[in-house]
Amino acid sequence: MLEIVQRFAEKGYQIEPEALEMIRSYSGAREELVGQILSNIDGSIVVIRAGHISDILSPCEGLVRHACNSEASYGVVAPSGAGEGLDVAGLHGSKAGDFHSLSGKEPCRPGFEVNSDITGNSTCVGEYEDFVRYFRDRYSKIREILSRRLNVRPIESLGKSMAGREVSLIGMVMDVRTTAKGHRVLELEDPTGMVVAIIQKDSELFEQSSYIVPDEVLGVTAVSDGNGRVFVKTLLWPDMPNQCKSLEAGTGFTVLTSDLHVGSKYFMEDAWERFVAWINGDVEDPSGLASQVKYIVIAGDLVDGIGIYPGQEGDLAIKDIYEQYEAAAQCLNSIRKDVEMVLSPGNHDIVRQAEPQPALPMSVQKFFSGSMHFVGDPAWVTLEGASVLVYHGRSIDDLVMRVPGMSYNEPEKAMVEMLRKRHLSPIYGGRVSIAPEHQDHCVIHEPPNILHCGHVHTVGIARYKGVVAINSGTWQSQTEFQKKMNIQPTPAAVPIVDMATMKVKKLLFA
Ligand code: D5M
Ligand code: FE
Ligand code: ZN
Repeated sequence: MLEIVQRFAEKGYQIEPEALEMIRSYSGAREELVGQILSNIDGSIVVIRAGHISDILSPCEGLVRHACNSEASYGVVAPSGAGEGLDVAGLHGSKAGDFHSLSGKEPCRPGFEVNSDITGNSTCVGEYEDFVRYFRDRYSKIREILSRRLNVRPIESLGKSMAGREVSLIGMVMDVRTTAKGHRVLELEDPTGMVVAIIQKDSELFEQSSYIVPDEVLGVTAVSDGNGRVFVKTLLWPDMPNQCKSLEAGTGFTVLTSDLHVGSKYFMEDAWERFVAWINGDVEDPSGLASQVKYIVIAGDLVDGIGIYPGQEGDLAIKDIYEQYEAAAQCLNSIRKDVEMVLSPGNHDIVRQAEPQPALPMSVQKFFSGSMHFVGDPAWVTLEGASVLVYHGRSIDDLVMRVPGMSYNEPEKAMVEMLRKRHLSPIYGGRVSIAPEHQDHCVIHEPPNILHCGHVHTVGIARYKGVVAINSGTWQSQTEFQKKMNIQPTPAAVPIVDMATMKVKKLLFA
């Protein structure tokens, strides 16, 4: 039994004796049951109790998924009751039938599917080896995309005999800097070695090279000096193919939104109510669009959260995180029930900050009714045959800071960079904290039809090589902090996509 206790402890859970006994006396495959419990348990739970296990064993419950952000220490604890004060909300708290399966086996409507996200699949512990594996996975996934267009050699093969020869390489950018003389110098690494790549300041590549960021993977053709340096002749980003995969024409409209920040003093409740009245058909709608809305996708920051930045208490109208989610649930529960909603978290939500983030835990999912699909960040979902990549967009902060020409007013430009780099969050060690999962979930392994981000509170819409890139703005008016930072949000503006044509309209509820 000790190994079972240990399996749970490794994932940060304690287990009560009654629950342990249930596993011990289970007649099926015990190992499988443990795996099932670990992938379905609400990550905010500290102690696994017998009730949690019977919920998992009973086949009628909606599937619950969560990941590895519990902080409990290891051990068997006293039976129920003795652990008062611990968070034991979880599967018990769910209202069976209110939530729809996220397993993809029983989509609520044939048009909807969740294809992948981190929820229940987290593998990371955060040790050094995890980081090595994580970056190897990033490298190999993006290399595969690039090597379709580039016949490359390993960096270790650039010996003296290669002096003066033109070579093609694919490397991860370990460093990018500008020298005192104004040349750009890259350190490129592949699994075999490292090379210094130089882009001279008078080269026609120099301007393009300002888009290079640390930790991205790109291709170069260059002339080798046979001594650990190459002079770059072309730069090749993995990019999107020029023609996107064709799209089956869907029907209806999808509203993309994000950053409600419910609980903040700045949440624009009146504007939200106007939006709900519109979508529910309670007001006149000359556009005729409201009744055609089939989906709402929310890209994070549903609530303002607590302790997200110093002094946040002063900006909060609701100071309890669960009360914030109850209020947020009221905002969404009042929307007509035939609209399907996809909810992905952001940096203000009650999940781990490190990306990828798992879906909201059951302890708050239980407040929501209707067709809610709780997914991770990022998440790939299919709506009406269109693949939608939802990502909160925290990396936009890093891209704006690092890449000339990027700005908070035009978030779509940073999103186009994500598409060109085939990575949602390329820079490691900036604002975004990245969990070293075994796989890099932020690689854009195939072109989506829609890339949907939020976070920066400004609406931006672009079409890039067949991909519609949309930043969906906010429902929070300008905060004091944003005023100081000169960030001008565009609140209560809602992008809405025609699923038949991928045309986008912007509606204003301010
Ligand atoms: O982020 C909302 C917007 O505010 C987004 O554009 C980033 C910006 N922001 C938030 N926190 C900071 C800090 N600490 N420095 C600079 N800019 C910031 P949200 O995720 O809603 O808080
Ligand atoms: Fe936000
Ligand atoms: Zn945010």
